[in-house]
Amino acid sequence: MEGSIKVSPSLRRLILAEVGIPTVLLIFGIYHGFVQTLYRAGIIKSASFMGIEYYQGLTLHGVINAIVYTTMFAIAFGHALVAYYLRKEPNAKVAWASFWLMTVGTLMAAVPMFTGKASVLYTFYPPLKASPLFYIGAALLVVGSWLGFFSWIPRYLSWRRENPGSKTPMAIVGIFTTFIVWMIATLPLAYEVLVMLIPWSLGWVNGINVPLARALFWFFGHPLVYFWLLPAYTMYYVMLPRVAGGKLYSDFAGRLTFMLFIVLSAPVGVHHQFGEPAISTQWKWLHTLLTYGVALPSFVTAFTLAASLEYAARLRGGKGLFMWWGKLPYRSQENYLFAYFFAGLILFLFGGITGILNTSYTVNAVVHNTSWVPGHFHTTVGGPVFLAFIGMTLFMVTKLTGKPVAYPRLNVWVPYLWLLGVAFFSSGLMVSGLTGEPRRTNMGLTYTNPASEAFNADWSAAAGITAFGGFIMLLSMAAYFIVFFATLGTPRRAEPALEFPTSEAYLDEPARVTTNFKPWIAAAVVVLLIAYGPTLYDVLRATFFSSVPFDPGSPAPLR
Ligand code: HEM
Ligand SMILES: [Cu+2]
Repeated sequence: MEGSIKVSPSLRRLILAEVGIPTVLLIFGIYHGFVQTLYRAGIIKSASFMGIEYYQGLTLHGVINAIVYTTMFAIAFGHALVAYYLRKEPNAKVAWASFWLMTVGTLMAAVPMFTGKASVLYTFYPPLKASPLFYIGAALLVVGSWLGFFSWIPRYLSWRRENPGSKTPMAIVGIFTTFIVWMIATLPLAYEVLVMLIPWSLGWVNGINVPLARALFWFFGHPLVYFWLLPAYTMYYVMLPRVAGGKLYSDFAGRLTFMLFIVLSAPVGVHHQFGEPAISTQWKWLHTLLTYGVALPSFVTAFTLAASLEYAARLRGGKGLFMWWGKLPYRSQENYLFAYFFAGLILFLFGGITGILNTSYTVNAVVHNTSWVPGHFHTTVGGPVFLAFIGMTLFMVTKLTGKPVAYPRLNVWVPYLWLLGVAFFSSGLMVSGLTGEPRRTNMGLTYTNPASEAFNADWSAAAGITAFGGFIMLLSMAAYFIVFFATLGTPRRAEPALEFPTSEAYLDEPARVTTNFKPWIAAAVVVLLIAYGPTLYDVLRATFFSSVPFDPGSPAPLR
């Protein structure tokens, strides 16, 4: 797959809107992340800042960064991959309907969030209750993303008919895997939102089954992290070896990795519920085991990418057992995607290792609901995922507008500055998380406020390091926004077109068992029935009463 292709004006506008709107929202998302570090470090010692209450800001941060930005980006990226690698544009009507549903849904959810009527965090556990607009908006965002996926399926099927016997392009395997995982994950979420939360928040029913809602949320919540990760993996397998100047070490490793994610990404969610009584121990044990299983495709990825990078470095004259590392294009301005991918990979080394640690039943009991957890996930979703997405957003915008990157030298520093910031930020959170520093807590009112009875001097230094890291992350994003918006303001230099750097395979094995998605989807259903059938049975058996609504600001239930 070489060369650039022309894109219809409609698709071009669609993709630009789907990366532009969430990038603008990201300004708020990043701001609220930074403010969170100020509360944590006790630099802000009040219940709210600039008119936004603590939990309201935390909700805005989680929802914008982790739900809205990621979902819209994945759809935009998928549209571009389908158009480029299948040489067929997605069905325009369906794709635009998807855009409008996602946009209207986001705006609907934004109104209660900004007016303080949906401070339920991005996990929206009942009995925390939000305005119905929040849940309906979230549902529209999800349904909109389904439509985006549906706009590709007929194109893929007709490509298959026209190209019998050829391997599906790896990028298509990657993005389809992303959305197969998403479809599996969002079905229990749809049940929770449509059948439980919306009627409850509208006042049609009085109470809600909290353990069931949580079990359904985590059925969605863990595969959600692979929904974030898989577009980044797609870039790693398809583009990283090429921008490094080499080849993908093994084509089969990539295909197998994606297929394994289809089977293994969903039946693990109970690992977020080790502390909950309604689920019996043996199912927690089974989910633990399966969670270790899902580390497998990530190890395959780590080794394959390392081999691909070594190959590229040796082609560039790298020598010795280790010294070849010096030869990669770390600061290449034309090839800036390398810097974004590479900095993300370094963070993922820590994200992956801490993720495996979390899986351990005993370690989990220590770190559960401590600041260790956000420390961990800012090295995953805030690491390889986010860097790959913002790098690719900029890349697609330059291609689709025909405008060059405005400040190329500043641009290559963005990912390294981010890497440095997250290193401080996450270390601060993780180290003191091990001694019990809580997550999701306004520490400026309590633990880091010398005027409070709850003041705990042990956590002050770590919270300060966290805020320092957050400040560097903020600087990195300020640089990114300058590059991004200045690029939009630059005069056009080339015709709008679409092009992705695409790796050849060093070992181009036959596709074998990875040719067809269907057996993997069937296997996923079987494993899910085994892992979640008994879990949900347990939850239903153990929960007799439903809970009434609750407001974190008041000790008594609302009704
Ligand atoms: C300047 C950059 C950022 C800073 C300073 C920052 C900081 C923080 C802080 C301090 C918390 C609260 C931790 C707690 O008390 O539990 C948090 C939570 C969170 N962050 Fe970030 N963050 C940043 C970027 C991101 C990005 C890029 C993402 C994802 C794409 C992200 C996703 C999340 C999520 C999902 C939560 C959890 C919210 C919740 O507990 O409901 N953050 N962040
Ligand atoms: Cu999980």
